[in-house]
Amino acid sequence: MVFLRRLLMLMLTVAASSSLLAEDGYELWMRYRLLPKSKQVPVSQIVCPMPTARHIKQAQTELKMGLEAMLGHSVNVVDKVTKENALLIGTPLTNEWLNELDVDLRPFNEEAFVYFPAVFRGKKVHVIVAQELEGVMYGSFWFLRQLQSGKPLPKKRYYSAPRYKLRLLNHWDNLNRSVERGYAGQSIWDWHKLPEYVDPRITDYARANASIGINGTVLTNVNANAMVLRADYILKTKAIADTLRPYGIKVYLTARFSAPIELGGLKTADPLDPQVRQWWKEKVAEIYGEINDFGGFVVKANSEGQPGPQNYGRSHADGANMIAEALEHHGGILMWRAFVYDDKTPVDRAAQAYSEFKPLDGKFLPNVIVQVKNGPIDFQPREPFSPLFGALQQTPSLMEVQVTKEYLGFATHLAYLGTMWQEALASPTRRLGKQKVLDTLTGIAGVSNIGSDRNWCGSHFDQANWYALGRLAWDPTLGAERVADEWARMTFGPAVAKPVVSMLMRSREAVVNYTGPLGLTHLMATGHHYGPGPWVNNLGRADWNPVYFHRADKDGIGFDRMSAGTLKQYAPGWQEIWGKPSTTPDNLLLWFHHVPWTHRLGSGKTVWEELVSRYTSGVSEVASMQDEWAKLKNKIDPARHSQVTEFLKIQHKEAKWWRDASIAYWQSLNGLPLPNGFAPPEHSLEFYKYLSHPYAPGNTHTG
Ligand code: GCW
Repeated sequence: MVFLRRLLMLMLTVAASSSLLAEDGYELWMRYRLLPKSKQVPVSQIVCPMPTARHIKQAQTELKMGLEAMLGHSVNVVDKVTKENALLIGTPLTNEWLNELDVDLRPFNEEAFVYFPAVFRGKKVHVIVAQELEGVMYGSFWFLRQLQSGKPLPKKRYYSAPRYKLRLLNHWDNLNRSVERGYAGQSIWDWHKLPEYVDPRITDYARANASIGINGTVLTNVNANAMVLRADYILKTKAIADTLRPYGIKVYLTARFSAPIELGGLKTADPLDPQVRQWWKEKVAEIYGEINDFGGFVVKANSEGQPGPQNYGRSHADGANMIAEALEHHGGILMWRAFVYDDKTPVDRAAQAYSEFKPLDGKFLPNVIVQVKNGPIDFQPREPFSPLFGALQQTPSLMEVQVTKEYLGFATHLAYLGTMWQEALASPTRRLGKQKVLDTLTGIAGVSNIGSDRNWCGSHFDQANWYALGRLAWDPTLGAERVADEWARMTFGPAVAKPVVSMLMRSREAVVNYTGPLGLTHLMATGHHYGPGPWVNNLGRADWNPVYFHRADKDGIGFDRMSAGTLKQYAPGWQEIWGKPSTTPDNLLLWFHHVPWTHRLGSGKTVWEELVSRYTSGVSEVASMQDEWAKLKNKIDPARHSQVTEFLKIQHKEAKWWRDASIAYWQSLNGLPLPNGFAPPEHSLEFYKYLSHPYAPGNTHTG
């Protein structure tokens, strides 16, 4: 009897866990698990008379695979409607059946699609139609997303078009496969085996990107290596371009400004030198000879040691226009980065991009786009939006965000960046005017967090950031929460979406709190940027040191950007708000002002009390995410659940490290006691200063 009961228990356990088979995250949000009958939308066949047309082939293959898996029966691709609940896909030219339906494709946009339910010759059908083939592909991925996330299909016509033409990933991948600020293994581009061998993984990368609307990828690091422009590497790039093209993804490269010297054997890279100009023209023509839809270049010049036009006494516009001119004729674009700071230590690092680029507004060729980081310094957990957005009136700009989490705990910390990007995108450029940052852009580029790790991003939750990049570049008004909900439903299942979304939505603020509350910034350790280093004061130039950014001493803390003049870069409405400590929101107080430790905030607490309280709440927020996650143990497959559990433990430990080390350091300056009820740092300041992590990942050099 006992034996039988045990056997029965064992059988039940096996049955329960087999519905939650271990997953490794490779499938990303495209898991296509069998849907419960109540959530199934009947689809009997895919009607696609030209199934091999460009993009249609990819759409049709994905639909067949996804629908069969989710519905549990075969869904054939046929050339005419023979069954009830057929799914018609195509453009009016590729699918003649669509001509019998009342198709309205307006407003025309070459990547837009329309879905509507209809009755065709007496049979109920679903229709995904677009003006161009790309749109059919995007519509197909949308259809699969609706089903996967358990959302009902619209009852009426649904139209969707991307807000931006440029929806890009920027890989900081080196030719030796190391990835600058990469925390997910090696580069997915295996340059050594290319062009002969293209890893099938590249096709899955393309599918994932197409599913969220990404339509371009910059393969190489902005700290560029000229070799990627060499003839043999152009063929390698062509092999990647050929693999990505069917998914509507264009390939771009980074161009090293001194390539005419390094590759071309010239004596100079002066942008006004005729030989240099000719070299770029020929090089660009050579690339287009192999890849006729090559997207163009990204250039980092005169920044952090990269060569640029200023080496020859020329301006960023001279440099950009020279390369842009070579690209123009082929339809290519040049994305010129505004992340610059010159060799002299500036009054305020945060002011540099604007100071350099605002005077050049209107001086660039039409195919130049200035690529501006979301904040004025450098992808910190919280910054105000860059004043260049809205200030560039005659030059298109692209917002660059960092998907990889260089400053937000690498891959092991759970930090959803959708909320951070939403904060920047939704900021009104003039505070009281209608224009928001998102209205000033021509696109969004995200520094990739993708690598050779089986789960692509180094952690399961980091996949949400890749997902959010694509979705917000498609529609920046979607809102971080809705995007998080889509992702959670597809990645972990609709049943656990609510708690997963709640974790995602508070995660970034937790990181802000345990690393740098109240607008503090740039406090990390040197080089690898892993962990706290607010005491660092010995680096080669002043504005590399955390002490330059926080300016704390025994009396006060914060960067006075009024006297630095930086606030003037913003529109008057913002100057009014950010101009006084009393009107500046707490979360940016120390970004804009230097105040005494005893300065009182709206809450009634002093700056010191508020800092300690926020550091502490950052750590407890992680503990609460741990609790929330623990409750999902039997609802998420064991492999993913346990990895997230372990990573949250690391995050908790490191959050406490940030809190304790920071508090110990501030106390060494201000000599203030801890407010009542707060635990003292676990170790002495010396202990924290002594820690070293020479092999922390992501700290690579161009290879
Ligand atoms: O955030 C800093 C990084 C550098 C990076 C640079 C940039 C590619 O620490 O690793 O270099 O920004 O954006 O150019």
